[in-house]
Parts: sequence; structure tokens; C-alpha cells
Amino acid sequence: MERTFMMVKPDGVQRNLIGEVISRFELKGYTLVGSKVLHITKELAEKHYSEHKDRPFFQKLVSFITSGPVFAMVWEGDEIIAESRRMIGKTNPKEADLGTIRGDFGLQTSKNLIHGSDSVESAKREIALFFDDSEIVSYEKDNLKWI
Ligand code: D4T
Repeated sequence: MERTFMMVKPDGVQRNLIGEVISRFELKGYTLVGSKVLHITKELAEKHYSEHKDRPFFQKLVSFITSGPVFAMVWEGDEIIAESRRMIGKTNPKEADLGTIRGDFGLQTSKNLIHGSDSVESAKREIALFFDDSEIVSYEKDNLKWI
């Protein structure tokens, strides 16, 4: 079992995609173990995107992710880190396959709707950045044996 961090970005929240996103991961068989709506501060945005701090689009990234509320989530499931990235689709929605979240709902890289951790290390780091331990609930669904 792995845990990953995902976040519906401000464009996804404004476009009423929170329910759609939750639904896709729930129906796949994953378990939501933490979630909240929050307005990211500049400090948190800079920490979250620190790996991009030298890229030309860094300031744009920070101002976009702080431009409205986001929906932050922790999900749990079998090899969820790689599989959730597949379900999210390529960074540029125009290159993302249909059937992925970005491929189905996005048009531009700068408004690509959702973030998902890309490795075990980044999942750990991002979960700790956004959630206290007390905000994450450990439980097992009764239907796990059917998935
Ligand atoms: P995130 O991190 O949001 O899940 O996106 P990806 O993992 O798919 O892509 P990334 O880390 O390379 O990019 C982070 C974030 O930056 C935006 N971006 C990216 C941008 O505005 N212009 C660009 O040229 C690139 C490469 C989109 C996602």
C-alpha cells in the first residue's frame, strides 16, 4: 500500500471538478484518507514547487496556485503513485490521452487542473507539507478484497 498527495488546483476548483476527481479515484478502488479546502500561502507554494525554483515559469506557478482555493487530498492504494499519475495524464493537457483527467478537461499546461506526487519521496514530502498526522485517518474499506 502506498500513499500519495493530490491537489485539485484553483482552475479545477473553479470549474467544479472536485467531485469528478474524487469519483474517478474512488471508483478505481483507492481510499481517501485526508482532504481539505485551503488557500495556499506564497510561502507554502514556494516550498511545494521548490524543485522548480530556477525554472522560468516558477513565479507564474506560484501566483497561479495561490490565485484561489485548492482541494488537497491524501489517497491510499496499491501502487497508487504511478497509477494516479497515469490517471492524471501528461503535464500538457493537449498531449494527455483522452480518458485522463487533464486529457478530458484541460487545454493548457499552465491550467492543468490537478497535481499528483511523482515518487515515494515527493509523496512523503508533500503530505507532510500539507497535512498534520492528525488530519489523516487510517482505515481499511470492507470491500478491499473485491478490488
Ligand atoms: P504537477 O507537479 O503540477 O503535478 O505537474 P507535473 O508533475 O505533471 O509537471 P511538472 O512537475 O513538470 O510541472 C509542474 C507544474 O508547472 C507547470 N508548468 C510546467 C508550466 O506552467 N510550464 C511548463 O513549461 C512546465 C513544464 C505545470 C505543472
